[in-house]
Amino acid sequence: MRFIVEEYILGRNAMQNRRQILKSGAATALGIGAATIAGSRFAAWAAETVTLPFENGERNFVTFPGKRPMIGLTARPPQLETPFSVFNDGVITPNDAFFVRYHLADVPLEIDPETFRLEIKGQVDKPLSLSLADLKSGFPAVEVVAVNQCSGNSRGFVEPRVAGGQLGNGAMGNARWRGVSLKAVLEKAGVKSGAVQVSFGGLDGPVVPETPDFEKALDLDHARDGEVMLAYAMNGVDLPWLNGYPLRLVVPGYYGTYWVKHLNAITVHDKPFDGFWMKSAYRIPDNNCACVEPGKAPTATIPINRLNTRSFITSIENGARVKAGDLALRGIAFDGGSGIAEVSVSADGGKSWTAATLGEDLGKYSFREWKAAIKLTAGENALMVKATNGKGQTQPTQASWNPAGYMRNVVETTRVVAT
Ligand SMILES: Nc1nc2c(c(=O)[nH]1)N[C@H]1C(S)=C(S)[C@@H](COP(=O)(O)O)O[C@H]1N2
Ligand SMILES: [Mo]
Repeated sequence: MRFIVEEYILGRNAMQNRRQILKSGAATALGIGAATIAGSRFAAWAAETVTLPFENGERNFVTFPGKRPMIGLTARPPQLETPFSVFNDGVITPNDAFFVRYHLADVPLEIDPETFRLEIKGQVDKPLSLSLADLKSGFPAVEVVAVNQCSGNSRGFVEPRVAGGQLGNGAMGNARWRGVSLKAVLEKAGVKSGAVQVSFGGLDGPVVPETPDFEKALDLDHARDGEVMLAYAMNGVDLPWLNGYPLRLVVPGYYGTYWVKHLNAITVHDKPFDGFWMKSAYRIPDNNCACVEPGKAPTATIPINRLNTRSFITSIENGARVKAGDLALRGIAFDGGSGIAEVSVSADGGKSWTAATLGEDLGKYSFREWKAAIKLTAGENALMVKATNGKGQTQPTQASWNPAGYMRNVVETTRVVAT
């Protein structure tokens, strides 16, 4: 697919208040299996709105290439949240509903899959420059179902409020990723002894040179664990443009920040990589709860890493009005890779808990469906769900706090009124 956005105009958001259009014309790269969206027009900001349940939670539904109407946070760079009801449709998040997060406004608007190359360089015996065809034919294909969740998912709920994208619960998604293992590619290049880290860069860039380019790093052992993947497909088709076409890093169990999109450069280092996005951004307090007292600064920090345990009710929304009596509840749970061992629900604000039944196991990095039968009494019912992973790690009943609003995983309460 060759994709050209001719105009890429800012959308209406909290600061902007004019009509915007993202007009896209696309040309196919000389035919082969290419999707044509030539001449399509994309109204970036639709009339529909949604109000996320926190202060200043009003958002517009927006439409971007390859996406159904999504909850818009910013247009430049594109930041789109998945409407929460999507998570009730199934445990795999459809490509056209998968959230989008970019840091830098200069997102690639044209990529030719024929000339695209992935460079492997730095502390290697043999630097490589691989085409997509090289990757697909030169290495065995591997697959994993894994959750990609932004560190700041649910930040809008954090109290006291913190700076950063005020996200609801839609900056997460679960997909079947297909690609090649990073381990195999590094083996082919030959990692030199003394190497300690591997960094990853993509085709997007800053609009002003003072902004540090987006580059992330993993320890060498992690990079070579056989699970970290260079993915070219998502849910059986090429990666959507805005989710990193034509190649992205997939780091199962780790926060989305490491899942570098439009991946075109892999560098092996003989000292820890100290770029801005590792050294200064995406860091959490270095303690068990990754938390500090609200308002306090952490004394020591480490790079954010594994997802903590979370669960959500998806079948009923906060504020819903339902009939008193039996209610079938359903939702999802996930963690950073030991798998979900147990989910329980409460219909009385956490006083009593009932075990939920787990759905099909798509692997330890996937969303896990759960179902439970509860009884609602007339009046307000405070519904809660709590998951425990394979290591016994569960969710706190009191939200913990950190300055960046990362890793929220408190047991959430869904209030419904039964009559
Ligand atoms: N090239 C590039 N890759 C990136 C980012 C980015 O800004 N540029 N953001 C990261 C962050 S913070 C997240 S949460 C995920 C989001 O992935 P998605 O947009 O496919 O949902 O992409 C990651 N990969
Ligand atoms: Mo993120």
